[in-house]
Amino acid sequence: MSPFSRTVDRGKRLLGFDNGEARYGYTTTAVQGPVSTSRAASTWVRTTCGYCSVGCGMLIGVRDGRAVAVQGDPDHPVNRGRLFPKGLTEHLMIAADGRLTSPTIGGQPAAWDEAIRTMVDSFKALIDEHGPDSVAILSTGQLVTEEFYTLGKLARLGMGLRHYDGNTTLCMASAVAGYKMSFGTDGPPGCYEDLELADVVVLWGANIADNHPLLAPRIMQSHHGLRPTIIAVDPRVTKTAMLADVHVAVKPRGDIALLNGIIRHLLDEGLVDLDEVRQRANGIDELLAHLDDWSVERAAEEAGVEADVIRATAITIGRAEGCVLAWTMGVNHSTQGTMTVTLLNTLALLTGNIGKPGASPMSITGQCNAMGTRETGFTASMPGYRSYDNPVHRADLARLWSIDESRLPVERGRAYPDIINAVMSGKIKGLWIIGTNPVVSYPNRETLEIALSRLHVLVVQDGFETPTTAMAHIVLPAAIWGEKEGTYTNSERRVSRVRAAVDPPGQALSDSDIFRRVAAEWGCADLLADCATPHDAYDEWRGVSAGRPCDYSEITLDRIDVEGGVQWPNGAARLYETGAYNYPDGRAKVYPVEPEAIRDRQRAAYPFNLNTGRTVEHWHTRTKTGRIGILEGLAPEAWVELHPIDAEALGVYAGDFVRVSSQRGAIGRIRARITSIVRQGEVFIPFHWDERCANRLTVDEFDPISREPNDKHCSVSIARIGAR
Ligand SMILES: Nc1nc2c(c(=O)[nH]1)N[C@H]1C(S)=C(S)[C@@H](COP(=O)(O)OP(=O)(O)OC[C@H]3O[C@@H](n4cnc5c(=O)[nH]c(N)nc54)[C@H](O)[C@@H]3O)O[C@H]1N2
Ligand SMILES: Nc1nc2c(c(=O)[nH]1)N[C@H]1C(S)=C(S)[C@@H](COP(=O)(O)OP(=O)(O)OC[C@H]3O[C@@H](n4cnc5c(=O)[nH]c(N)nc54)[C@H](O)[C@@H]3O)O[C@H]1N2
Ligand SMILES: [Mo]
Repeated sequence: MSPFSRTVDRGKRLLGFDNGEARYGYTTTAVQGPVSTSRAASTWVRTTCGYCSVGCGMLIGVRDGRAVAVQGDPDHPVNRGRLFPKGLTEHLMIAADGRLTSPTIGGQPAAWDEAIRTMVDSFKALIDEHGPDSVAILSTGQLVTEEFYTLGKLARLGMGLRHYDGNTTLCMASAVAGYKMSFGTDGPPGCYEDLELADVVVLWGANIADNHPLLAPRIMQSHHGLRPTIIAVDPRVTKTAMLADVHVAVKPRGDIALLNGIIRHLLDEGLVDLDEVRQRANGIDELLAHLDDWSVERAAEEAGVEADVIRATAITIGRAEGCVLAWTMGVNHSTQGTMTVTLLNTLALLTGNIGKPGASPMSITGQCNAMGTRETGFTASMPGYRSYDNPVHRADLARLWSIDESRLPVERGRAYPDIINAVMSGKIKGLWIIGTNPVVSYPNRETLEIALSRLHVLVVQDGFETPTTAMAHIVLPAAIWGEKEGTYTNSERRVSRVRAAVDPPGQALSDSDIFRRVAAEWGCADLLADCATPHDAYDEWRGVSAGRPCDYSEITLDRIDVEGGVQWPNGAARLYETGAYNYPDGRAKVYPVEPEAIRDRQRAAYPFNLNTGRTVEHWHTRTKTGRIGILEGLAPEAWVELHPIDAEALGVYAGDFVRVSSQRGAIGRIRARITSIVRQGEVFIPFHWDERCANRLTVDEFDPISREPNDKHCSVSIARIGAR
């Protein structure tokens, strides 16, 4: 059993007896650490929430050096004082059980110097023997921007590694790739105010009620008194679908057919100004030719949506003065994620819904600072959205850093799944994992675990004990939210400050301190000389971003303090307001897209499509929320949603336990929820639980362009194993 499961099990208490049998479970106080029972704070520290990318401003209440309370920041432009269940209990997370307090080597506590020396010596030995491609880094969307900037320099220039990616490839990579293809660079064009100003908001594969809860009030309370028409496109009747005016219950992966049908109908109804669009975008003729093969009826058949609903949706979008097309993982998590994103962008371009108030294609980001790593990092592009293969960008960056241009990498390294494949085949032998828990979050867990077990050196840097730290040779304890300084950038490109309220536990250090120690031991401390503090790193980054699409140069920390959060570039609410895009000719690009069948599709042996996702009470792999009694009490165990007709055929009653199997693995025992939230033939499992891990079932297939996994579609079978 991993140390992680032990920690959680310790939280179980004897709750009572049923027919003489002891009943164990969680009580609301069981799994939290030693927190103060009083919430009376003596000081309040202003910061930004560390869960999702909505980026809510909040205040941490501190007393006697401990975080005792939180409050929504009434002055913050994003949430205006509101918070939701995870945010409201975030202070409990800091002092929860299971924090890492000392570095370890081979499971034994070690001094920092020794841990860092062992790590650096081991990586250098691999590089000496097998070359720099034998070591890789997987990072996260949950550090502060200053740390991403520092880590990028350290990884690519200091350590000379080519393969550096992060969990953001499991998340926003399709949006990034789709934006680049449509507009020439990454960057979400709109802002939250557009949700209030729009006539129509389409939430496409985005369950904001559970996952970005504080966007819901932004949509429901429109500036002009009328709330927009809300359309939810999702195979499930999510809470978001329930609050929407229209729920379009698309078939899994029916989105491309649906979008083709909507665009076809807009063209047929004369709702697209083709002359105008031709001036702004390339590829229109290819798109029109492709749509000759698409009728609304064909779209209806392939999307599993009635033709009338497609027509009505098209007309609603086409006649809106402003429409926001917002999407999340129902779109990105697919082998066709990138191309689906381009089609959403195309729909926005064709209907003029970009670059003006109340209108935008809008990827809602996932993690608190996934944006920061996109802008400053060295993963999909060089810092400041600079391309590896653009000579001007290269020269510019080399000059800014006073380095020889030859030190800059010439291409992007392996993406996350390609790093894992190379670990599997033995090409990558050393891996440094920072702030992510792949054992629970990566698709096809068994293969992943085999890959990680083949590593010669696995270093894991985290704030908590996790199933991934349990596999590591060297564990580095990190300070987390509430314990360090920096900035996060949210889904609407708004930069907000993150502040330390309390000290990290034991010997834990901030990630930036750890990066500087690694740099010193590696012999490249000079690279980070001007990033000695988070503030210094931020100032250097501001200079490096100057003149780029993600320009932070005028977003000083003082300005953030005054305005409560400032959007890049330099305070602009929206991108593309002039109609000029980031391709050299200033035009955007549209693409014809043809849907492909789901590869691991339903068949006799595996008759159900498995959809996986989230619930409001938990955060990802529950390293944080699984230790907070209030949240555990609300959602104590995993479940599988099963349609009543399927349940009847299987003889499964509400609350029964079932076994769920795919070609790759099984969850031996999981509770069934019989509900028509899912369509017949489809099941849904939240992926938060290590113990009932949905990723034992999921398929390790990836989008060919973005390399994002296909987390929402694979086939499974269900068998009843016992009554509740
Ligand atoms: N409470 C909570 N909030 C979170 C997180 C969390 O773990 N917990 N994580 C954060 C992160 S990193 C992210 S990325 C976001 C994710 O936020 P969301 O994308 O909203 O989350 P998911 O539940 O993964 O998936 C969204 C929806 O996609 C639907 N879907 C599945 N297949 C399809 C399809 O083929 N087409 C369409 N149109 N829809 C489909 C699912 O039914 C699901 O309702 O949430 C962020 N916020
Ligand atoms: N089946 C299925 N799988 C999925 C998804 C799905 O919808 N379905 N969603 C995918 C998506 S969108 C995402 S984003 C991923 C998320 O997957 P993960 O990144 O694996 O999830 P987290 O639990 O957020 O892991 C983050 C880790 O970082 C640690 N941490 C937090 N703050 C800090 C810090 O400041 N420093 C350091 N060093 N560590 C820190 C936490 O303790 C935690 O262990 O999961 C993906 N996996
Ligand atoms: Mo995510």
